[in-house]
Amino acid sequence: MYALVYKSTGSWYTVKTEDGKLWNARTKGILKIDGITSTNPIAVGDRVKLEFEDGGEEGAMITDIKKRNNYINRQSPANKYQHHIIAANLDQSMLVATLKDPKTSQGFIDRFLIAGEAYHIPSIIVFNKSDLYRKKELDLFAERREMYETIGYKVLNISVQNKTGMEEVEALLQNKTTLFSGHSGVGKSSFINAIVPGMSLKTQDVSGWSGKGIHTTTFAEMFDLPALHARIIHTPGIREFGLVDIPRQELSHYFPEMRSRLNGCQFNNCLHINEPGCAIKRAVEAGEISMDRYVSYCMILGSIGEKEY
Ligand SMILES: Nc1nc2c(ncn2[C@@H]2O[C@H](COP(=O)(O)OP(=O)(O)O)[C@@H](O)[C@H]2O)c(=O)[nH]1
Ligand SMILES: [Mg+2]
Ligand SMILES: [Zn+2]
Repeated sequence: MYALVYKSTGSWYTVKTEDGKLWNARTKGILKIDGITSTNPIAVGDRVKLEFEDGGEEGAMITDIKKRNNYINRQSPANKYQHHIIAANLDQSMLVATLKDPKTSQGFIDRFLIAGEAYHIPSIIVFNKSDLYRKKELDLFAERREMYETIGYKVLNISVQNKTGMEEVEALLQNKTTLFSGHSGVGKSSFINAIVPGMSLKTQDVSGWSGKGIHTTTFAEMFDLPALHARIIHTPGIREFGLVDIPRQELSHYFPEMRSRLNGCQFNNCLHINEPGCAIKRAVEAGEISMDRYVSYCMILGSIGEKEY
Protein backbone atom coordinates (compact mmCIF):
# COMPACT_ATOMS: atom_id res chain seq x y z
CA MET A 1 0.00 0.00 0.00
CA TYR A 2 1.32 3.48 -0.81
CA ALA A 3 0.97 6.52 1.41
CA LEU A 4 1.92 10.19 1.44
CA VAL A 5 4.01 11.65 4.27
CA TYR A 6 2.24 14.55 6.03
CA LYS A 7 4.54 15.03 8.97
CA SER A 8 7.94 13.84 10.08
CA THR A 9 9.42 14.16 13.54
CA GLY A 10 12.61 12.30 12.70
CA SER A 11 11.67 8.87 13.97
CA TRP A 12 7.89 8.84 13.60
CA TYR A 13 5.95 9.78 10.50
CA THR A 14 2.34 10.69 9.97
CA VAL A 15 1.28 9.26 6.63
CA LYS A 16 -2.01 9.18 4.75
CA THR A 17 -3.19 6.31 2.60
CA GLU A 18 -5.35 6.78 -0.50
CA ASP A 19 -8.53 6.09 1.47
CA GLY A 20 -7.79 9.21 3.52
CA LYS A 21 -6.77 7.34 6.66
CA LEU A 22 -3.87 8.67 8.76
CA TRP A 23 -1.26 6.33 10.24
CA ASN A 24 1.69 6.66 12.55
CA ALA A 25 4.54 4.87 10.90
CA ARG A 26 8.17 4.05 11.54
CA THR A 27 10.87 3.09 9.10
CA LYS A 28 12.08 -0.43 8.81
CA GLY A 29 15.73 -1.10 8.09
CA ILE A 30 17.87 1.40 6.22
CA LEU A 31 16.22 3.17 3.31
CA LYS A 32 18.76 4.16 0.71
CA ILE A 33 17.89 7.22 -1.31
CA ASP A 34 19.79 8.12 -4.45
CA GLY A 35 23.12 9.17 -3.03
CA ILE A 36 21.94 12.10 -0.90
CA THR A 37 23.61 12.60 2.44
CA SER A 38 20.86 13.88 4.63
CA THR A 39 20.02 13.83 8.28
CA ASN A 40 16.50 12.65 7.52
CA PRO A 41 15.77 9.82 5.09
CA ILE A 42 12.09 10.67 4.64
CA ALA A 43 10.48 14.07 4.31
CA VAL A 44 7.04 15.61 4.10
CA GLY A 45 5.64 15.09 0.62
CA ASP A 46 7.42 11.78 0.07
CA ARG A 47 5.44 8.87 -1.32
CA VAL A 48 6.26 5.74 0.65
CA LYS A 49 5.39 2.09 0.72
CA LEU A 50 3.58 1.00 3.84
CA GLU A 51 3.49 -2.49 5.33
CA PHE A 52 1.81 -3.71 8.47
CA GLU A 53 3.47 -5.97 10.98
CA ASP A 54 1.26 -8.89 11.93
CA GLY A 55 -1.25 -7.49 9.45
CA GLY A 56 -2.67 -5.40 12.29
CA GLU A 57 -3.44 -1.72 12.64
CA GLU A 58 -0.47 -1.32 14.95
CA GLY A 59 3.04 -1.19 13.65
CA ALA A 60 2.73 0.51 10.28
CA MET A 61 6.15 0.32 8.67
CA ILE A 62 7.65 2.37 5.85
CA THR A 63 9.58 -0.12 3.74
CA ASP A 64 10.30 1.84 0.60
CA ILE A 65 10.29 5.33 -0.83
CA LYS A 66 9.32 6.38 -4.34
CA LYS A 67 11.70 8.41 -6.44
CA ARG A 68 11.24 12.13 -5.76
CA ASN A 69 10.32 14.57 -8.53
CA ASN A 70 12.20 17.21 -6.57
CA TYR A 71 13.03 18.24 -3.02
CA ILE A 72 14.21 21.27 -1.16
CA ASN A 73 16.78 21.18 1.61
CA ARG A 74 18.82 23.27 3.94
CA GLN A 75 22.14 22.88 5.60
CA SER A 76 22.03 21.04 8.88
CA PRO A 77 22.74 23.57 11.66
CA ALA A 78 25.05 21.05 13.34
CA ASN A 79 27.11 19.95 10.35
CA LYS A 80 27.58 21.95 7.19
CA TYR A 81 28.25 18.86 5.11
CA GLN A 82 24.91 17.34 6.05
CA HIS A 83 21.66 18.42 4.51
CA HIS A 84 18.21 18.33 5.96
CA ILE A 85 15.44 17.74 3.47
CA ILE A 86 12.55 20.08 4.17
CA ALA A 87 9.99 18.74 1.72
CA ALA A 88 9.68 16.66 -1.43
CA ASN A 89 7.51 16.53 -4.57
CA LEU A 90 6.53 20.18 -4.68
CA ASP A 91 4.70 21.91 -7.52
CA GLN A 92 5.63 25.41 -6.40
CA SER A 93 6.63 27.48 -3.42
CA MET A 94 5.05 30.59 -2.02
CA LEU A 95 7.02 33.16 -0.11
CA VAL A 96 4.95 35.17 2.32
CA ALA A 97 6.60 38.57 2.70
CA THR A 98 5.60 41.93 4.18
CA LEU A 99 6.51 45.57 3.59
CA LYS A 100 5.63 46.55 7.14
CA ASP A 101 5.60 44.99 10.64
CA PRO A 102 8.07 43.38 9.90
CA LYS A 103 9.57 44.38 6.54
CA THR A 104 11.04 41.51 4.53
CA SER A 105 14.34 42.53 2.97
CA GLN A 106 14.85 42.28 -0.76
CA GLY A 107 17.97 40.21 -0.14
CA PHE A 108 15.91 37.60 1.66
CA ILE A 109 13.37 37.50 -1.18
CA ASP A 110 16.12 37.16 -3.78
CA ARG A 111 17.79 34.32 -1.89
CA PHE A 112 14.46 32.53 -1.76
CA LEU A 113 14.01 32.99 -5.52
CA ILE A 114 17.53 31.68 -6.18
CA ALA A 115 16.76 28.56 -4.15
CA GLY A 116 13.60 28.06 -6.22
CA GLU A 117 15.58 28.41 -9.46
CA ALA A 118 18.24 25.99 -8.21
CA TYR A 119 15.65 23.38 -7.26
CA HIS A 120 13.50 24.01 -10.35
CA ILE A 121 10.51 24.90 -8.21
CA PRO A 122 8.45 27.90 -9.40
CA SER A 123 8.15 30.71 -6.84
CA ILE A 124 5.29 33.06 -6.05
CA ILE A 125 5.71 36.10 -3.80
CA VAL A 126 2.75 37.14 -1.64
CA PHE A 127 2.98 40.42 0.25
CA ASN A 128 0.71 40.22 3.29
CA LYS A 129 -0.62 42.91 5.66
CA SER A 130 -1.72 45.24 2.86
CA ASP A 131 -4.18 46.73 5.39
CA LEU A 132 -1.15 48.42 7.00
CA TYR A 133 0.24 49.88 3.78
CA ARG A 134 0.14 53.63 3.25
CA LYS A 135 1.42 55.50 0.21
CA LYS A 136 5.06 54.69 0.90
CA GLU A 137 4.46 50.94 1.11
CA LEU A 138 1.99 50.92 -1.78
CA ASP A 139 4.55 52.66 -4.00
CA LEU A 140 7.20 50.19 -2.93
CA PHE A 141 4.84 47.30 -3.60
CA ALA A 142 4.16 48.60 -7.13
CA GLU A 143 7.90 48.89 -7.71
CA ARG A 144 8.63 45.38 -6.43
CA ARG A 145 5.79 43.89 -8.40
CA GLU A 146 7.03 45.49 -11.60
CA MET A 147 10.57 44.32 -10.89
CA TYR A 148 9.67 40.70 -10.15
CA GLU A 149 6.91 40.25 -12.71
CA THR A 150 9.21 41.50 -15.48
CA ILE A 151 11.49 38.55 -14.78
CA GLY A 152 8.69 36.01 -14.52
CA TYR A 153 7.55 35.79 -10.90
CA LYS A 154 3.94 36.22 -9.86
CA VAL A 155 3.50 38.87 -7.14
CA LEU A 156 0.36 39.40 -5.05
CA ASN A 157 -0.78 41.84 -2.40
CA ILE A 158 -3.09 40.49 0.30
CA SER A 159 -4.40 41.09 3.77
CA VAL A 160 -5.24 37.99 5.78
CA GLN A 161 -6.75 40.25 8.42
CA ASN A 162 -9.13 42.04 6.02
CA LYS A 163 -9.49 38.97 3.81
CA THR A 164 -8.51 40.84 0.66
CA GLY A 165 -6.73 39.17 -2.22
CA MET A 166 -7.36 35.69 -0.80
CA GLU A 167 -9.25 34.38 -3.86
CA GLU A 168 -6.31 35.19 -6.06
CA VAL A 169 -3.98 33.17 -3.83
CA GLU A 170 -6.46 30.31 -3.70
CA ALA A 171 -6.65 30.25 -7.48
CA LEU A 172 -2.87 29.80 -7.60
CA LEU A 173 -2.95 26.99 -5.05
CA GLN A 174 -5.62 25.00 -6.86
CA ASN A 175 -4.66 21.39 -7.74
CA LYS A 176 -1.11 21.90 -6.51
CA THR A 177 1.21 21.09 -3.62
CA THR A 178 2.74 24.34 -2.43
CA LEU A 179 5.54 24.97 0.02
CA PHE A 180 4.80 27.91 2.26
CA SER A 181 7.64 29.90 3.75
CA GLY A 182 8.67 33.29 5.00
CA HIS A 183 10.08 35.04 8.04
CA SER A 184 8.47 34.76 11.42
CA GLY A 185 5.70 37.29 11.93
CA VAL A 186 4.64 37.73 8.31
CA GLY A 187 1.33 35.90 8.82
CA LYS A 188 1.89 32.34 7.58
CA SER A 189 -0.01 30.72 10.44
CA SER A 190 -2.79 33.30 10.17
CA PHE A 191 -3.06 32.58 6.45
CA ILE A 192 -3.22 28.82 6.97
CA ASN A 193 -5.88 29.27 9.66
CA ALA A 194 -7.88 31.35 7.21
CA ILE A 195 -7.82 28.83 4.37
CA VAL A 196 -7.53 25.36 5.91
CA PRO A 197 -10.86 24.13 7.25
CA GLY A 198 -10.76 23.57 11.00
CA MET A 199 -7.20 24.86 11.54
CA SER A 200 -6.15 26.76 14.63
CA LEU A 201 -2.39 27.16 14.49
CA LYS A 202 -0.91 29.40 17.14
CA THR A 203 -0.18 32.89 15.84
CA GLN A 204 2.23 35.21 17.49
CA ASP A 205 2.35 38.76 18.57
CA VAL A 206 5.02 40.52 16.50
CA SER A 207 5.71 43.17 19.12
CA GLY A 208 7.61 40.84 21.44
CA TRP A 209 9.50 39.11 18.73
CA SER A 210 13.22 39.77 18.28
CA GLY A 211 13.48 38.19 14.86
CA LYS A 212 17.07 37.03 15.15
CA GLY A 213 18.77 33.98 16.53
CA ILE A 214 15.72 31.84 17.01
CA HIS A 215 16.53 28.22 16.31
CA THR A 216 13.25 26.46 16.64
CA THR A 217 13.41 22.86 15.53
CA THR A 218 9.79 22.51 14.59
CA PHE A 219 9.01 20.22 11.70
CA ALA A 220 7.34 20.83 8.38
CA GLU A 221 3.75 19.67 8.09
CA MET A 222 1.39 19.22 5.16
CA PHE A 223 -2.29 20.20 5.17
CA ASP A 224 -5.10 19.39 2.77
CA LEU A 225 -7.24 22.04 1.11
CA PRO A 226 -10.07 19.75 -0.03
CA ALA A 227 -12.11 22.48 -1.72
CA LEU A 228 -9.12 23.39 -3.89
CA HIS A 229 -7.85 19.82 -4.39
CA ALA A 230 -4.62 21.20 -3.07
CA ARG A 231 -2.04 20.74 -0.34
CA ILE A 232 0.16 23.20 1.44
CA ILE A 233 3.32 22.53 3.39
CA HIS A 234 3.91 24.70 6.41
CA THR A 235 7.53 25.22 7.43
CA PRO A 236 7.61 26.87 10.85
CA GLY A 237 11.03 27.94 12.04
CA ILE A 238 12.73 27.57 8.70
CA ARG A 239 14.10 30.96 7.89
CA GLU A 240 16.26 30.39 4.89
CA PHE A 241 17.16 27.69 2.45
CA GLY A 242 20.80 26.90 1.98
CA LEU A 243 22.50 28.30 -1.08
CA VAL A 244 25.48 26.24 -0.01
CA ASP A 245 25.89 24.28 -3.19
CA ILE A 246 26.00 27.23 -5.55
CA PRO A 247 29.52 28.12 -6.76
CA ARG A 248 30.15 31.83 -7.39
CA GLN A 249 30.53 31.13 -11.09
CA GLU A 250 26.99 29.77 -11.31
CA LEU A 251 25.12 32.34 -9.25
CA SER A 252 24.00 34.38 -12.27
CA HIS A 253 22.37 31.25 -13.76
CA TYR A 254 19.76 31.55 -11.02
CA PHE A 255 18.83 35.12 -11.92
CA PRO A 256 16.48 34.63 -14.91
CA GLU A 257 17.21 38.10 -16.29
CA MET A 258 20.94 37.33 -16.23
CA ARG A 259 20.70 33.75 -17.42
CA SER A 260 19.14 34.88 -20.70
CA ARG A 261 22.01 37.31 -21.36
CA LEU A 262 25.08 35.33 -20.32
CA ASN A 263 26.00 34.46 -23.90
CA GLY A 264 26.66 38.13 -24.53
CA CYS A 265 29.56 38.38 -22.05
CA GLN A 266 33.01 38.50 -23.60
CA PHE A 267 34.46 35.98 -21.11
CA ASN A 268 32.63 32.80 -20.36
CA ASN A 269 33.83 32.85 -16.75
CA CYS A 270 32.56 36.42 -16.30
CA LEU A 271 31.34 37.18 -12.77
CA HIS A 272 29.75 40.43 -14.04
CA ILE A 273 31.71 42.64 -11.64
CA ASN A 274 34.78 44.23 -13.27
CA GLU A 275 35.23 42.25 -16.45
CA PRO A 276 35.34 44.05 -19.80
CA GLY A 277 32.64 43.32 -22.37
CA CYS A 278 30.07 42.25 -19.74
CA ALA A 279 26.54 41.93 -21.13
CA ILE A 280 25.02 41.97 -17.65
CA LYS A 281 26.58 45.30 -16.70
CA ARG A 282 25.54 46.72 -20.08
CA ALA A 283 21.96 45.63 -19.41
CA VAL A 284 22.03 47.21 -15.93
CA GLU A 285 23.31 50.48 -17.40
CA ALA A 286 20.63 50.39 -20.09
CA GLY A 287 17.95 49.86 -17.42
CA GLU A 288 17.05 46.43 -18.77
CA ILE A 289 18.14 44.71 -15.55
CA SER A 290 17.00 46.25 -12.29
CA MET A 291 19.78 47.96 -10.35
CA ASP A 292 18.30 46.58 -7.10
CA ARG A 293 18.52 43.03 -8.40
CA TYR A 294 22.09 43.60 -9.58
CA VAL A 295 23.06 44.95 -6.14
CA SER A 296 21.45 41.87 -4.61
CA TYR A 297 23.50 39.70 -6.95
CA CYS A 298 26.73 41.44 -5.88
CA MET A 299 25.91 41.05 -2.16
CA ILE A 300 25.07 37.37 -2.50
CA LEU A 301 28.17 36.78 -4.63
CA GLY A 302 30.22 38.35 -1.83
CA SER A 303 28.65 36.14 0.80
CA ILE A 304 29.40 33.00 -1.23
CA GLY A 305 33.02 34.13 -1.50
CA GLU A 306 33.31 34.06 2.27
CA LYS A 307 32.32 30.43 2.28
CA GLU A 308 35.56 29.40 0.56
CA TYR A 309 34.50 28.83 -3.01
N1 LIG B 1 -2.28 43.95 10.24
C1 LIG B 1 -2.20 42.67 9.91
N2 LIG B 1 -1.68 41.79 10.78
C2 LIG B 1 -1.63 40.49 10.41
C3 LIG B 1 -2.08 40.04 9.15
N3 LIG B 1 -1.85 38.71 9.07
C4 LIG B 1 -1.29 38.34 10.25
N4 LIG B 1 -1.16 39.41 11.06
C5 LIG B 1 -0.59 39.43 12.43
O1 LIG B 1 0.82 39.23 12.37
C6 LIG B 1 1.27 38.52 13.52
C7 LIG B 1 2.08 37.31 13.11
O2 LIG B 1 1.22 36.38 12.43
P1 LIG B 1 1.53 34.82 12.35
O3 LIG B 1 0.44 34.21 11.56
O4 LIG B 1 1.81 34.25 13.69
O5 LIG B 1 2.90 34.85 11.50
P2 LIG B 1 3.91 33.66 11.17
O6 LIG B 1 5.05 33.77 12.13
O7 LIG B 1 4.37 33.91 9.76
O8 LIG B 1 3.17 32.36 11.30
C8 LIG B 1 0.01 38.17 14.33
O9 LIG B 1 -0.12 39.13 15.36
C9 LIG B 1 -1.11 38.30 13.31
O10 LIG B 1 -2.33 38.62 13.90
C10 LIG B 1 -2.64 41.01 8.23
O11 LIG B 1 -3.07 40.73 7.10
N5 LIG B 1 -2.66 42.30 8.68
MG1 LIG C 1 3.60 30.73 12.51
ZN1 LIG D 1 29.33 39.42 -17.52
